[in-house]
Formats: sequence, C-alpha cells, structure tokens
Amino acid sequence: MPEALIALGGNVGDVRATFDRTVAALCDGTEVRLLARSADYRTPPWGITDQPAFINCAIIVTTTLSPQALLARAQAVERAFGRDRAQERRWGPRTLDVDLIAYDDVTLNTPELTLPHPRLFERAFVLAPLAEIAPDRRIAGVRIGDALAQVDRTGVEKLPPR
Ligand code: A4P
Ligand code: MG
Repeated sequence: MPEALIALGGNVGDVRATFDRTVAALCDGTEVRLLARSADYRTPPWGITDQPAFINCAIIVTTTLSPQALLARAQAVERAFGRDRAQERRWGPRTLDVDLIAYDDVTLNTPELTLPHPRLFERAFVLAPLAEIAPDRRIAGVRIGDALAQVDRTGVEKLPPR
C-alpha cells in the first residue's frame, strides 16, 4: 500500500490539541492508517518571521487514497479545525496547516499538488520531526537524516509529551 509523509503545523490556538484531533480525523484506520507520529516541536516562524512560534509534527501513513484524494481529505480537516484561507496571508498565522511531503516516490507538478513538497529541503520544521520517525527514508534520492544536517536548526525544540 502507498505510504505518505505528512507535516502538520500551526501557531494559533491550542495547536497540540488540534494535532491530536487532526490525526484522529485524518487516520480513519481503513483508507488512511497511522504508522508513526513524531513528537511535537516548537519552531521559529519561517517565511514571515514576525508572528508567534509554530508547533510542528510529522506523521507517516499508509493509504488507499490517491495523492489528490489524500490532499482533499487533509484540506477538509484543515477547514474543520477553523482554517479559513480567505482570512490568511501566505506563510502567515494559522490554526492548522497540513502539507503532503511525499507519497511513495511519486513526482507531481500540478497547480493543486506538487510532490515531493517543493520547499521541504529548506525547512528544519519539516525535516526535524520527519528525521525522528524516518531518518533513512529517501526523498528525491536524499536521506531525510542527511537533509536535516544541511539546514539551520536554531530554535527548533522537541517538546516533551503533554
Ligand atoms: N499544494 C501544492 N502542493 C502541496 C503539497 N505537497 N501539500 C497546494 C499541500 N498543499 C499543496 O497551500 C496553498 C496550496 O498549495 C494549496 O491549496 C494546495 O493545493 P496553503 O496551505 O493554502 O498555503 P500556505 O500554507 O499559506 O502556503 P504554503 O506555501 O503551502 O506555505 P507553507 O509551506 O504551508 O508554509 N514556520 C514554521 N516554523 N512552521 C510552519 O509550519 N508554516 C508556514 C506555512 C509558514 N511558516 C512556518 C510554517
Ligand atoms: Mg500549506
């Protein structure tokens, strides 16, 4: 069954509680099964730096859904947890962001979905949680653990369990 790497982020509200509900809503146990979940990390805001710190985590799932259907499901969960894209700036504050990082070794370049995620190798907030649960997985030929060693991890802090 295909395997997908998914990154969660947010910096508005009780983000860690939102993550719990997101994972439960996304992973129904049939179409999407949870294989692993990283710890939560506190991370400095990337892109727009003048905003509160983010919380990020990563999950690995197996799924019977296509990449497009998995994205649609992720976006439905974002909406369910209060995300309103019309009220947001790109890279600005949000309750919940769900990004598909990789889906097996699929490469896709459509307006709705790019795989692997185009900015993944620039982002410690994606790579640190992923490296915890899949250090040896390769994306576009690069080991996640090696990719993490190439980025600035300043301020990325692994949080204890709640
Ligand atoms: N889209 C295309 N490819 C993908 C993919 N692989 N996964 C499309 C998810 N979506 C994908 O996304 C815009 C469109 O991208 C979607 O409609 C989808 O069809 P969006 O979530 O509405 O926009 P966005 O999130 O504001 O823009 P972008 O560029 O996706 O931002 P990011 O990359 O999500 O960044 N700092 C820290 N520390 N931690 C964070 O989590 N997040 C952001 C948002 C900024 N700074 C951050 C963090
Ligand atoms: Mg996004």
